[in-house]
Amino acid sequence: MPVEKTNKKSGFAVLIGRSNVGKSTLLNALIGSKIAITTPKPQTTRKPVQGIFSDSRGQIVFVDTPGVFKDMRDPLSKKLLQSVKESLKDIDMIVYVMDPTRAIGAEEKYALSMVDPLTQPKILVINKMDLTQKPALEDDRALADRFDQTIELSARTGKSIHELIQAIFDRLPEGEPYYPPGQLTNMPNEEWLAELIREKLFLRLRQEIPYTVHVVVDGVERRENGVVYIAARILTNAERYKRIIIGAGGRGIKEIGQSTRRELESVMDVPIYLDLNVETEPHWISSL
Ligand SMILES: Nc1nc2c(ncn2[C@@H]2O[C@H](COP(=O)(O)OP(=O)(O)OP(=O)(O)O)[C@@H](O)[C@H]2O)c(=O)[nH]1
Ligand SMILES: [Mg+2]
Repeated sequence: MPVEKTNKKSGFAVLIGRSNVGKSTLLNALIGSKIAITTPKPQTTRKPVQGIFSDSRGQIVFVDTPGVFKDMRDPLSKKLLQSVKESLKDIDMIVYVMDPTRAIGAEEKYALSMVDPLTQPKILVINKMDLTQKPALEDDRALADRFDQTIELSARTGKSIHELIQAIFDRLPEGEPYYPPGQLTNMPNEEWLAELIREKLFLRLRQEIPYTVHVVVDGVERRENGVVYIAARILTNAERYKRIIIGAGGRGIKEIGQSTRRELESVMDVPIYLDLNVETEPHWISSL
């Protein structure tokens, strides 16, 4: 009997755009699971994260990237930009994400100049269509001729997400899947736990402080009583930030710990003990 040809597709699609346009929210909506953390603050994503979508059509490996950020003088922004550039290598498709609530400025132009020279198929996603105020919508739409297709969607409500998936499958090469079909991400569990803590931390901190913190998970252990014990450290540049994170009477760190634990318990369905400490470590950026 002749072997049946399946003609399944597979490949890498990178999500790129400036900070805060909703790339990570879109990744989570596409995969249907919280893989990347999302916050209203810029520079939330610090490392490219893969989210894996598999169905009868094949497999799309989405790569979420840090936002292209305009102020590139500080060491963190430099690192993040470098990792965006790295993510653009060896990919099959570009998904360029825009936020129609914000005007096109120097940052957007810079991000566009990174994707313009690339020869892979490119899809323009105009996100946040659920919002009523979209002052930049017409300017965003005017960029359509630089892309192979434009899709207007909402990562938050999920509207038109499936159109994006189909548009990608239409243009992906045929090939074998890169990951087993059940796998949703390439991120190790400990890294995901650290990310979740960083999300809760970002949500609590004032505008300028998030950029001075990093989270490390040192151990995860299932104890005999069924409790999962997690030891983690928040690293920050300076003593004054450490004090702000800990908060008056330890209230800050306690709330971060509680909100992380609540989310973990609802996802993992086991009791969690989170041992969370804050340390001053001026050189954490170099470990990214
Ligand atoms: N109303 C609305 N808000 C959205 C949508 N998508 C994302 N957001 C919000 O936009 C903010 C930024 O979302 P993220 O997904 O963290 O953005 P990002 O592009 O990954 O940001 P960086 O990682 O900093 O580059 C969050 O407050 C999201 O809730 C959407 O479709 N509609
Ligand atoms: Mg992000």
